[in-house]
Amino acid sequence: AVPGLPLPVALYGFDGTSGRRNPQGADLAVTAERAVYEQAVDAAVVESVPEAPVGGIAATMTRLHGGFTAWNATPLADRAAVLRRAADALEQRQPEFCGLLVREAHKTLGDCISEVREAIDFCRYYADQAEATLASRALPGPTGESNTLHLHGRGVFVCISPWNFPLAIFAGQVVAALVAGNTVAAKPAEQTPAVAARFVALLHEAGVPADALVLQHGEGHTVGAALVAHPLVAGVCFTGSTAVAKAINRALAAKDGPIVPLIAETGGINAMVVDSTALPEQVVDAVVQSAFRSAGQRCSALRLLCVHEGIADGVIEMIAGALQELSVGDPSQLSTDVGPVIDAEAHANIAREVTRLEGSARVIGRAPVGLDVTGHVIAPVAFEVAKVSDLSAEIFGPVLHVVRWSGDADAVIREVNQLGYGLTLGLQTRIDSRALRLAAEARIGNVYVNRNMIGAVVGVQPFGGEGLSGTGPKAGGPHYLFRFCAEQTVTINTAAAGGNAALLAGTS
Ligand code: UN1
Repeated sequence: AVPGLPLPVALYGFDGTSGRRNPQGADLAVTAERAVYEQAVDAAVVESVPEAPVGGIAATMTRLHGGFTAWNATPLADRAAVLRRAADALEQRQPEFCGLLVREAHKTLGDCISEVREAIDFCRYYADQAEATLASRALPGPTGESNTLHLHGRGVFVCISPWNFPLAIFAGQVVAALVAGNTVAAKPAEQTPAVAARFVALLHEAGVPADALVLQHGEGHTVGAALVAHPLVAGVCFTGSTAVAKAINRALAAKDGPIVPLIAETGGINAMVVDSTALPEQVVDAVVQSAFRSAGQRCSALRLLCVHEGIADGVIEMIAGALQELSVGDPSQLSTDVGPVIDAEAHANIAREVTRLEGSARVIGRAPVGLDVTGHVIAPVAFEVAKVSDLSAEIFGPVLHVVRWSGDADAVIREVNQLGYGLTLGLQTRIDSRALRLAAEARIGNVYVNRNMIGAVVGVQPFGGEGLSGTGPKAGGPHYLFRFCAEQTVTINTAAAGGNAALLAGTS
């Protein structure tokens, strides 16, 4: 009864190419571990986390400022070892953290398994990168002079993270800032403080001093704003909306005192461009994963499928069929493909946009909904729109826009560039030279050819965009840690009369 193809078991595994390192839900389904994870979901308790009183923020910042000198002076190898111990502890406790994530963030168990793996990967990757790239090193210079480059922490970093990856993004920001030598005020999203609090406790157990890391739970416009505004802030790392990133940037610029850097990773209106040579089955598999997994609540998610007129009818029919095959509903089941959105407010916003689209666009297909435990499930849906400008920029949910094109693929890329976001792009073509040319023309941080466009793996696909999508550098990439560092070069005149030998001995 299903038109189009029966959906193939994901060509690339559950989540991007991460099957190599991430035990995927699909694999777990047939192992004994499955029961361990399902029991952990049943057993999970979401503790309430006290809010940080705004009146106490000054004292917290002073404490973190005081803790900076000792933590920054802790040898790099020791700071990296703390991250590795944290990774090992998190690995031991994977089912527990997965259970808590399912219960607090209502993400599907499969997504939570991938997310805990990603947090472990961030700890190990930044530990390795810190040791490989942050050590002091001699620079070439003229005879009679020694030059050394030192990298160290900047001071107190404020890390503000989103609810859609309440462990992985929270952990990635915090451990990057810490391993570079900073102390950290960590503000999780107000919807997901419990998993953040448990990870902070794990970091303290792994050896992060109490005055090097403090959790600051509370609302963005109160606690977050007060943290950013504090005079002792040396840097801010933010993942969330473009609008909030701009507001943080303005607040930092308006302060007296030092110039404070912002590392921002924000939203995307991400497109996949499919030409007439693409393989439809592969396109549809990539589309379904990219648009609907995590209920579309990823900044990397596919919003706009641009499909060549020559194969559009077939692809659209297959998308309608594939939607019928999605398992939508209860996030605690490993077999569930798509769970609820985060909360009632998100549900209402998305539902309003879906209703608006129903009035102006053609519904291609909609997935049937099973058990809706929280009442916040949005049925994954695909709409055909006439032109790119018809898409709804407001949607952070399982809603796909499809537009047909003919003529010039380069013109489609120019139109996508015009949107101003630059996070992820999918290209589907069997002409290699075209894929490379379009990727080069795109002002976009992560380009995926002939596969899905979510699930960037730490160290494999460094993740982050440009333009309205953020400042860079890319998380999980080789340049990320540098932005958390201050740099110092020390130049010594070794030809000077007197005892520079002692000075030099101190620089090696
Ligand atoms: C986000 O949704 O805020 O590649 C970013 C991915 C993830 C996206 C995380 N790294 O799908």
